[in-house]
Amino acid sequence: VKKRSWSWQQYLNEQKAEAAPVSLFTQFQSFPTRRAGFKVGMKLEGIDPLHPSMFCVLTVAEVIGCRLRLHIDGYSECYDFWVNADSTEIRPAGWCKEHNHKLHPPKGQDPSDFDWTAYLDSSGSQAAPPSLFTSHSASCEFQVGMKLEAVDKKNPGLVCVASVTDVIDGRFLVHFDNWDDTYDYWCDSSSPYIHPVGWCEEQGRPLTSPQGHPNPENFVWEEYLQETGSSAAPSSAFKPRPSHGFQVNQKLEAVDRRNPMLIRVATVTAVEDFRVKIHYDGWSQQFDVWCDSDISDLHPFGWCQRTGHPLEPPPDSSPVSSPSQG
Ligand code: MLY
Repeated sequence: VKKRSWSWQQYLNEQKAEAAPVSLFTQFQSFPTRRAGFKVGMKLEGIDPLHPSMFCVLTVAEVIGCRLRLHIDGYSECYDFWVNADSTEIRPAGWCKEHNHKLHPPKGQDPSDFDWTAYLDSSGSQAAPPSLFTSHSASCEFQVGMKLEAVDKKNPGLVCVASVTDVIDGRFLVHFDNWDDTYDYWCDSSSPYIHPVGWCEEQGRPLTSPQGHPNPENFVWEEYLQETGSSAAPSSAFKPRPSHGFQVNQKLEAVDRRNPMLIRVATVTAVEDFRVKIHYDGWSQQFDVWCDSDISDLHPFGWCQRTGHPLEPPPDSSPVSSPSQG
């Protein structure tokens, strides 16, 4: 069966719709400046999306355009995940050692004596050359140990006592005191989800105490900072960004949340200051998803074509020309 051609541009015309302007996208959502050089089998280090505090040993399992499917060595394929080749969350082999970060070795290996050279040798594989990684040099005032008030993104109604537990190239890890790392997230100083100590009180909003706090109803920052011997992140460190400019009905290319190897034609169907609601064209509204407007899974019109990635047209859309033509 001949594959029907489908034209994104013609679809926009037919739908009388507009593509979201490229200027609304962040640098890492927009068109990459170079081709991805990663090859299947190359090994690297990167952040486990389910445990954002952990760097793991990874293997490139699949490359499509400039997106990579990464496998966590020694673990089930069900934990594989997709990133863009210019992701901040991947680093060359040896990065952790050089930057004093703990590297989580392949399952079954002793973390204290994991050695890249020996591992590459014994697995007959190669490390991804450092030149393939995009450098993300930036700085921020946040330092490990500083306390802040942060939105729990998994329970967005809660603003909670939190700490900075890692800082890399201007991005930092927000951790919720006395909770496990599954609530952690990486952000930069422009994040709308973080606030200085005292923000909740000033706003007249409840602040969620650390888990197990002896007197959660009467949490006092001064006492807590003293007890924990820590300091508050200075308010000058917070540089909240303005809201995004996306508008309802604008069309874009979006990674399918349920099958992230696919990128679909999509429409913004609702907006909040820092989030957009994404509808996958031609699919039921039940699959619509809210996401932060700056996630690396949203791309402008033309991104797939430019990067050599297939784009899934709306399922029932009619072809440009009849299948017998051409
Ligand atoms: N219902 C959830 C709430 C967890 C909130 C964790 N935050 C504060 C990091 C639970 O009790 O598991």
